[in-house]
Amino acid sequence: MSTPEELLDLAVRTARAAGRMLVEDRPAAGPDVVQTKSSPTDVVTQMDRAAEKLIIERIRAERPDDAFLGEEGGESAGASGVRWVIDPIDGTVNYLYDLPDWAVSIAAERDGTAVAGAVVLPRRGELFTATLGGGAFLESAAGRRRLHVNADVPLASALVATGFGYSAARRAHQARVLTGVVPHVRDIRRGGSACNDLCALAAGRVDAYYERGVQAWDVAAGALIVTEAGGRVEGLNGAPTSPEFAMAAGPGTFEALHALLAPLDPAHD
Ligand code: LIP
Repeated sequence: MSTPEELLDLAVRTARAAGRMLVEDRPAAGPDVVQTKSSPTDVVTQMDRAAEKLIIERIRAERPDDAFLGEEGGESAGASGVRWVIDPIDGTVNYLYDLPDWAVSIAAERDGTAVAGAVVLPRRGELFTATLGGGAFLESAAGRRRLHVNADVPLASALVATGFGYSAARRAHQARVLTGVVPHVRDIRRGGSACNDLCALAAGRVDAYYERGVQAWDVAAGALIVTEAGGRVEGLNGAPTSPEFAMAAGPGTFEALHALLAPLDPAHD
């Protein structure tokens, strides 16, 4: 049976390889959109598909009995108890527009619990990692450092990251919720990559994050990185994170943001 550290090593090597491919092979004129999903702006590029294929092939070559859940359809069962949850490009719209905040996100779950997570931001030269019980870390040109969320930030001083879904009806309600949040916090950031938002929270670059509509592959690695950095990641009223709703923050800030958000009904369209 592999340790979380061994699973993390494979996640890191694979995410780095996919990140390199995504930078080197990105067509100069921009990647082709090959499909749209929930709305005309919810795009899949040829590079999302190529990266997911590379990731699954590489992991399967070393671990043929594992299960997979990938954003671009790569779902398969396994017999080992380990499942890989993969977002080949989180922040696809940033990648499409050549903005730097997109990431390759790979988490390894054992019996349904995330035990290792790697998030690579190739254009920023950053690697975020965590193992269950082993802490969260950022590696970059500046070195390697252990991550700690900001705790007990009063809402009025809190920088809050969020995101929007792709459907017009969902966005209209998300905008209403936002009008209930903005007057009470320092400011809002909409970076375009949920897993980067979570890594930014772990690194103390924002104080909180919330969003309706994120999927398991968007948050599996990032959520482990936040909890290992001392933060809370949950849905409303103690529910687990789900496509209904996800929020994350350090202790103290989490409770205050939850009290602000819950009456705004952020988990419905
Ligand atoms: C996207 C996110 C983004 C969020 C979108 C979407 P994709 O993931 O990370 O921040 O607001 O709803 O889920 O589609 O780029 O992998």
